[in-house]
Amino acid sequence: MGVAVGVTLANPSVASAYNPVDELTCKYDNRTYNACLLISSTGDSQSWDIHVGIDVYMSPQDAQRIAAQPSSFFAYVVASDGLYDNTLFSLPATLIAAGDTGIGAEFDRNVLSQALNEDAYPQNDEIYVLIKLYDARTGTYRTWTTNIVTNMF
Ligand SMILES: [Ca+2]
Ligand SMILES: [Ca+2]
Repeated sequence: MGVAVGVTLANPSVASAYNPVDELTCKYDNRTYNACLLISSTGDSQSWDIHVGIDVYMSPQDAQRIAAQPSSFFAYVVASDGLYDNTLFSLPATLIAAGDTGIGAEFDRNVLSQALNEDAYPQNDEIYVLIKLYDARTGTYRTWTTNIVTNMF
């Protein structure tokens, strides 16, 4: 069985400084991880669906042991401001799965536009997600960030 986060494996887009809403943007090193962020409009223009998928490559044994831990993955939506980035809110994990090539996780949350409006009008808002993986065997965290999505929320 492969890692269940299929969305992160589909032809990742090239990272750019300006990543729009309604497009999946992926950050990866072709070796240890692939982290993708999608902020999509819901149609009512008042709220947004935030979706994050990450694959972390490791042995199947390590992946199974970490997946068996009660809580291993955490994700936080962060406002990018250059010098000091603010954590806005957390995202619940909707899927954690071990596979042959590592461990995958997905996070999903629907939020109102105002939750993402981190710079006052008429400034654009820059949003990314910080993902943490806790390994209880060593008591250590690994962290990754997604690319930044820019929009006027
Ligand atoms: Ca900002
Ligand atoms: Ca704004």
